[in-house]
Amino acid sequence: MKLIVQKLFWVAGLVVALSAALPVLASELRIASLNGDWEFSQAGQSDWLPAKVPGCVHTDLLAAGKIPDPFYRENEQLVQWVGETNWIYRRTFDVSAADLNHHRVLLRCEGLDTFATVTVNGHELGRTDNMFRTWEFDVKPVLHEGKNTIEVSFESVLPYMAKRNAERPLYEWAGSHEPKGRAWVRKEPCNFGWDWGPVLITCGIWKNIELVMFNEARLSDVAILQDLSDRAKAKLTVQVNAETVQPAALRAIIHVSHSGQTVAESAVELANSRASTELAIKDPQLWWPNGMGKHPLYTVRVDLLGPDQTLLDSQVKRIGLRTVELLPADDSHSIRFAVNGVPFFAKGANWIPADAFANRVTTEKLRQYVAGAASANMNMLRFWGGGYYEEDALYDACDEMGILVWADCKFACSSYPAFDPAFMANVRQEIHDNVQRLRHHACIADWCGNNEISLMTKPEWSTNSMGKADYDKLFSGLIAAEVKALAPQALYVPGSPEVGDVHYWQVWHGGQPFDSYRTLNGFMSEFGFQSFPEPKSVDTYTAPEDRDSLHSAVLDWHQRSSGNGNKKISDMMERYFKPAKDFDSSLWLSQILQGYGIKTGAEFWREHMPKSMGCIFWQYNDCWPVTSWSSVDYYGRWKALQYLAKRFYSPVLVSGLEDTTNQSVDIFVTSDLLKASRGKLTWEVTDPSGKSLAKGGETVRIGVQSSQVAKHLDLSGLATQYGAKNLLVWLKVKVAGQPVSENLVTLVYPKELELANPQLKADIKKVGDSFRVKLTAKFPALWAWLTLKGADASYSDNFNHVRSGSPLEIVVKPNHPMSKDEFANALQIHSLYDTFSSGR
Ligand code: BMA
Repeated sequence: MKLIVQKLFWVAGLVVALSAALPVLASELRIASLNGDWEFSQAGQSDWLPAKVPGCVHTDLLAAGKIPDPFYRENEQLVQWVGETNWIYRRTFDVSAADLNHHRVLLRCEGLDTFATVTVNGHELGRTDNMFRTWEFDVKPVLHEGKNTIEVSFESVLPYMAKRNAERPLYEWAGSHEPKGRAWVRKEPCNFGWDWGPVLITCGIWKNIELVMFNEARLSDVAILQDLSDRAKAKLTVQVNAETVQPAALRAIIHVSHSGQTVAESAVELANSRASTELAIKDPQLWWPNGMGKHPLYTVRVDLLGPDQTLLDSQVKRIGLRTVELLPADDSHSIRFAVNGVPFFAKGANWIPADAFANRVTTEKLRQYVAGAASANMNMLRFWGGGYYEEDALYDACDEMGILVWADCKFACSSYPAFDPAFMANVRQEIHDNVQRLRHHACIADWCGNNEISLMTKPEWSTNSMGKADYDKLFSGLIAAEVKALAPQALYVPGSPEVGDVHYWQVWHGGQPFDSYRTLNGFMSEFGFQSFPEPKSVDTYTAPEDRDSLHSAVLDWHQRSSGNGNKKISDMMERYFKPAKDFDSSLWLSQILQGYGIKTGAEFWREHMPKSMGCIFWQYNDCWPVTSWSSVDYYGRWKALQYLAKRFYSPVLVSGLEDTTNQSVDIFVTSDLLKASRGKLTWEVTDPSGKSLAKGGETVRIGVQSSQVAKHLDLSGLATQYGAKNLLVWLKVKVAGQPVSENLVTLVYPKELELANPQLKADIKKVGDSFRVKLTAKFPALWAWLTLKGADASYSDNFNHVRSGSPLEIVVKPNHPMSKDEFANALQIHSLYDTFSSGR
């Protein structure tokens, strides 16, 4: 293949005049990508198949038709041999005389998964043992003009894990079908299975691979520090390090722009290959999390110039100007984050890898997830510690949309061999590579050493593997020090839950009712309840005979939680809801149940701010089609929970805390807004047919970032007269005449409500590519939702209640263009009533 190279020289004179809009010119450093078409073979065999790089062996085998879709039914079992096998990848590439003229030619591998031997033209360049690191090899001595060959061979990690674990078993939380000893290998932990993920042990060149060619020097490090103590003028300190091939006079030009305008510039000579310079930005526009303000980003470009003003190298980073603090808990507050000095309630969910095969995750998909989080009023995602260090594109999207990231390092639910110096050195470099790559992102709230290792039982730590001293050595010592050295202004916490945050699992893993969420306060960084994906998603991995019951073998296979997860769901459905009438209704009902449960917790913690200052539910997404705690399924389809989250995370929330003993409801008005306002609270009690039994309203003061009981409703009289199960309490808050939050409270579980057939009707209007659907109900429709037969769509709202006389408008944007007739024919309207009754 012909190398794609560009070479443009910087005209010396241009540099001197630091003009307002510096054009971005290509530097002397040349990158020749080796991504694209490769071939691969099983080690020891001679048939080569086409491969794609970046990629992985499973997706290459799938494309070649050599393995069945591992996500379908129980096929995952049929492909276990892939992870047990050694694989070889190879390709040829052309190198020109000009390429070889460079002082230095490196082979740069941004990610090799995991035990790889890299050979060019028959010369072994090196061996790798960490999928999270970037590897560079000096390749110049072995290259020649013309055709060259690269080969990367991957050895299965399983024998190594087994061997090391036999010598010294590392205590871990793992499913019985999962291979033991994953903590010995620096590879995505959930690759070996998790309680929501398949065992698919990948290998391959999973990130970019390229030749990097340069002359005198290149930029090896650009670090940007901020001083925002003077709000009229932000100070940036830009530290530049160069890697030099030979001593040379080097200069760096730093250029900061915002919305296309230059806002600061500086030039500095490097001494001993390094320099530091300060720049001032007047009237800095601060970056704020979603809901608190805008998320302006500044572009910092660093150009490295050689002796004759040649542009040697360039790096561009986008930053946001903000401070982040984590304030300690006290008698009246849980721990809480503060951005730009303003503490706030963190609302969000936990992020896991978006695909079991990382190479399939597109930037577009990542952006959709982040947009989905922002539109559901979230301001924080926790990138959980059992996956991989996520792509730049995901951090970019979070920067742009104001989603703060709690960034776990990739250690989870295992003890790790901190007693092994080689392991520690490997980890040090991994943290270095990833913190250096990501540290400039405005969205990073904190770095966190690990997930849940501190919860693992201490006796087993010390007898089997990792003692507290080793734990501290790794998470409070090595990783903390590395983060501090690279990102001195960043927050670091050794683990979650460990800094006053709470993982509360008594409902799912402990079988407690949802009410038990209301027994505690804190910064809730994990709690969750599972649901099934919707029928369309279940169809993708099942055959018709698998859809007879929630407990079929295939549905059990796509359920990985310990203790029969599907039964936990159906037991909980029975506790709260009337039995579902058929399979599809059970799937949907499980989603309503999940949303109902998580809402119970989320609203309680918001109501009790500042005793609770965070609600990050488990979990946001999925890595394959599965029954899990996610609010958005593998295909990006929103479950009921995600729609409910949009409402229970709304900036102003009206909610009710019922007291079923005294038959009363405390109506809370909670606000995350930074400005106080006045609103009109209305409440109305109806019976299940919508008949009004009592109502009232009053003006309420909506405080700044606070919650208050706006009204205590004594319903004992109505309960005696009509029966508690016949009371629906409808709440609404309007600000400036517009409803900002609505809610429904009952004194009984939904199964006890005698709902009538709501007789939902839709009035459809086509507006551009979208349709406005106005839903009206004759009788109250609980959790009404729309679907489109045979089509996906985005819905502005779903799983919301429709009151008689109070239509609900939902904007539906189908994923492909539709005429009004097609839309009307495809539209399906459902509500809770349809899950248990066939009555129309
Ligand atoms: C928490 C997480 C995950 C797990 C989830 C559900 O412990 O950190 O490890 O998937 O609970 O059990």
